[in-house]
This record gives sequence, C-alpha cells and structure tokens, in this order.
Amino acid sequence: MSIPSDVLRALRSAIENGQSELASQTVREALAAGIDPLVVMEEGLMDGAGALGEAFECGRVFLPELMLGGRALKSAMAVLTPVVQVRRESSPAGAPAPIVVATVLTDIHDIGKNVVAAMLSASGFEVIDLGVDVPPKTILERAVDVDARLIGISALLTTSLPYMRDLIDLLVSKGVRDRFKVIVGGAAVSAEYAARIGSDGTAPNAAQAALLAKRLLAPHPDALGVV
Ligand code: B1M
Repeated sequence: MSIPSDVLRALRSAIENGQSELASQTVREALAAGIDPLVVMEEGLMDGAGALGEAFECGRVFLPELMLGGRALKSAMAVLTPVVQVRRESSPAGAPAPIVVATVLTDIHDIGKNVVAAMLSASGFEVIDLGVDVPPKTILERAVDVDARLIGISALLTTSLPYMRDLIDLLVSKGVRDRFKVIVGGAAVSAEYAARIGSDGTAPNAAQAALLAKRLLAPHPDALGVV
C-alpha cells in the first residue's frame, strides 16, 4: 500500500474516532509527504466526517462521539487552513470584492463554512464571516453595511434549509436582490434546491465554491470558463 493512501486512511480513522492530536499530526504527515492540501481535505477530512456522520445516523455512535469528531476536524483544519491561505491570489475582480459568509439560523456547523471562507480568502476576496446560527435579517444588514458583492451561506441540517430561502425572499422583498450574488452550500444543499430558491448557484466543496464566486464576480464571466 502506498504512503499517501496509508496517511489518508489514518486521517479518516482519526476523525472518525475523534482523536484530535492524532488528526492534526496526521495532517502534518500528509503535507510532509507532498499530498495536495485539497486532497487531504476531501479524501481525509470529508471522508472521515462522512463515515462519522453515517455511524451517528445508524445509532452506532452518539452525540459525545459526534462532538469529539467535530473537535478532531477543527484541529486538523487548524493545520490545513494556513497552508491553503499561503497560496493567496490577488483580487480576481480587480477591485476589492467583499463577500459575506454565514451558517444559517439554527445551524451551528461551521467547519465547512470556515473552509469555504479560507478558500475565498485565498482566492483574493475580502471575506466577512458572520459565524453560525445567523438570522436572514442580520445577513442582509451586514451585506448592505459592507457593500458586499456576494453572499455565501452554508447549511448542514435539512431543518435549517428554509432559512436560505428566507434570506433570498427577504432580499427580493427589500428590493436588493440584484445587488448581491448569492451562493448556497453545505451537506444539506442540492443543486435542485439551490435552483428552486433562486440562488445564483451552489458548489459541492470549497475549491469549487471559490471558482463559482470568481466566475459570478468576473467582469467578463466567459473569460474564466466553466466551473
Ligand atoms: Co452534526 N449533523 N449535528 N455535528 N454533523 C451532521 C450534519 C449529520 C449529517 C450527521 C448525520 O446524521 N449523518 C446530521 C444532519 C442530518 C440532517 O439534517 N439531514 C447532523 C445532526 C443531526 C446534528 C445534531 C442535530 C445532533 C444532535 O444534537 N442530536 C446537532 C445539530 C446542532 C445544530 O447545528 N443546531 C449536530 C451537532 C454537531 C457537532 C456540534 C457535534 C459537530 C459540528 C462541529 C462544528 O461544526 N463546529 C457535528 C459534526 C462534526 C457533524 C458531521 C459528522 C461532520 C460535519 C463536518 O464538519 N464535515 C456531519 C456529517 C457529515 O457532514 N457527513 C454532521 C466536514 C466539513 C469540511 O464538510 O460542512 O459538508 P461540510 O463542508 C464542505 C461542503 O459541504 C462544502 O464545502 C465544504 C468543504 O469542502 N460547503 C459549501 C459547505 N458550506 C458551503 C457553502 C458554499 C459552498 C460549499 O457556498 C456558500
């Protein structure tokens, strides 16, 4: 078995078993072995999180294990995020393009949203992160305050999805929908849902979210090609 797949398997297991110290150490080993940070994220962290979520759903593990897994994900991200951000590009839109990001009301999952914020920031955007459990009205007010070009919202709970629609409805009712591009994402969001609520799109992961933001905010969208 090759070293990269051994390291990634060890990382998935550390996440699934909620071993924070081991998770951050294994991320360091993966990076030292030359594995791309995005591969570490997708094939180590995301797959580990998926396995943990599945075990929770089946009743094989319970809330304490879920919390330990969340902690292990965070400690792994603490090592990965600075590496992703080192590759910082200049502003793709040519001028400062503030982006407001948040996890929607009733949802406190923030690991994926933080990864998306880090990728957007690495792509040259100015990111204003409003945190978790954020009501639509607060998102709208902050987006207006900072003169944002794009709003990115995340949801992992299916019960939190309606707040994404509420935000878009609020933007429409206040007459400001055209001022902002809105992208939605997170494990609870499908492409069908993103289209149905009238967002400007969704992306399955942070790297694709950054590409989508670039495309939506590009002065000449065609120049960037397809995401
Ligand atoms: Co929770 N949880 N959790 N949880 N948790 C899920 C989401 C769940 C799917 C697990 C399961 O049952 N299979 C399930 C939701 C089921 C559903 O709604 N259909 C669930 C549940 C039920 C719950 C609680 C209700 C449990 C309880 O209390 N009984 C509770 C809810 C709390 C609340 O929010 N009100 C809860 C709590 C928690 C913890 C606090 C313990 C912890 C979160 C810690 C934290 O975030 N600070 C936690 C965890 C760790 C998970 C799982 C295991 C992992 C989530 C994660 O961080 N993944 C998760 C299972 C899973 O997702 N498979 C689960 C890693 C992260 C990098 O991925 O967030 O998907 P993700 O982000 C990706 C992409 O989705 C995308 O890019 C990211 C990077 O590539 N993306 C975007 C994300 N946002 C985007 C935005 C974009 C574009 C792309 O544009 C703007």
